[in-house]
Amino acid sequence: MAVERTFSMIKPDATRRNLTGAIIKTLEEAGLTVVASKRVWMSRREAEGFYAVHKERPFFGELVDSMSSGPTVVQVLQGENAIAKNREVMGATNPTEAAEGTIRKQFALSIGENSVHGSDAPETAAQEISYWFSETEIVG
Ligand code: RTP
Ligand code: MG
Repeated sequence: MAVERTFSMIKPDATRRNLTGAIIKTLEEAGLTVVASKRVWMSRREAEGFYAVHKERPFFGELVDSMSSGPTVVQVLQGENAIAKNREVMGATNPTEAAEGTIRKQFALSIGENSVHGSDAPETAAQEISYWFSETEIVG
């Protein structure tokens, strides 16, 4: 297994409820290391750009509203198999389908306000990391 990096976000529904620490604890306990982190209040334009792949989807407006409604913690996670491991610890998109112990099972409010984001493949991880971070901000 290779050491990988993935992009992760703690979404506004979670920062608003002071769940940043609890979510990072769950990620760290799964063997992921936070190698870059910052708190941002993204603009609508930044949210639209980040989620451009979803722009034709019916939930796009709601997603942009929610992601620009408060602070988000954007971070880079590193570890063995980090992309798949992060997706596993996040749980299913819809919290009613998320497995016991996953972040979304524990904390998500709904399919839209589901507390975390994680890249789904190496290409999207690289693209999403570079959307928010320069190489010098990542300290492995
Ligand atoms: P993510 O990209 O955020 O890690 O989550 P994901 O792969 O599990 O979900 P994806 O299908 O990529 O959707 C991106 C985000 O859009 C919101 N969403 N809302 N109302 C809805 O039906 C709906 N479907 C998706 C969620 O916030 C989801 O994480
Ligand atoms: Mg996705």
